[in-house]
Amino acid sequence: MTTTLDQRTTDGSRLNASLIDAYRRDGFVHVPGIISAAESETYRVAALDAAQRLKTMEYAKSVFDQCVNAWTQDEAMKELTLHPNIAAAAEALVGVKLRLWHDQILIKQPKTSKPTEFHQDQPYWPHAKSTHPISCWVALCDVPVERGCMTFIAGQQHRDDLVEQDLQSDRSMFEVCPELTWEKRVTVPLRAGDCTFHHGRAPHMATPNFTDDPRVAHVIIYIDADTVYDGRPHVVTDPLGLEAGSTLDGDLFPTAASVRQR
Ligand SMILES: O=C(O)CCC(=O)C(=O)O
Repeated sequence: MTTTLDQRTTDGSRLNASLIDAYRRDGFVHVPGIISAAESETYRVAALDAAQRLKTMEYAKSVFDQCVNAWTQDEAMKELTLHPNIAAAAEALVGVKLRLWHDQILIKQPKTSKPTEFHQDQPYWPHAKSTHPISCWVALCDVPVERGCMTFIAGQQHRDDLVEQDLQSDRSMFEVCPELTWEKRVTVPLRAGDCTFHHGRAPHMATPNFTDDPRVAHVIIYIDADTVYDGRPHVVTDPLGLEAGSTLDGDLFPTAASVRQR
């Protein structure tokens, strides 16, 4: 087995077993070379272009430019979001069947961006029955600490009692959960083409971008294949008119198995 997946594969068993153990223990893992350096450069250019053309979210503008479901609006971003390496690795890490929730281009502008403060992802999502949500955060440029890389608190992905936290407040998560103040933090600089995977309940933040270049990341989020909509508002589900209790299926939420077979 190999550590990197920098050739296209649909076979998650190529992921080193120690990476799978680390993900299940810590709630996050660094996977070098999930895509090749050449692919990351193509998608870096495509992501910057898409973020200029597509609608970006107003929320957290000073933290990052966020473009949700780019894959439904841009062919190049679709190729990356539906990359078989990512679907295969995500399912190998969690060990259950998954489907896509959404993607997002996240650009931290040079010099001006603030940290993305500590939070968990799952409290933002209108999901029931999703116990293995997993995000793949792909670096589309080199992301050293000073360009806005991710930092995690390990082994806290079991915490399902936390409420939505404010990405722009450095106290928000720690007020809800003061004991996390004393846990070790792991900061993970990435080379272009590397990724981290993190559990939707793993506490994490990203550092500010102090460099002269934009920090370009693309995040692909998978959830349990049998996740149901719980009725809360969300930018992805609002236009769909779903009843609470509906399963999230159909073309907008393809299964990881179907992505691997593309
Ligand atoms: O890239 C960032 O600034 C934060 C990303 C993040 O919080 C996430 O992918 O869940």
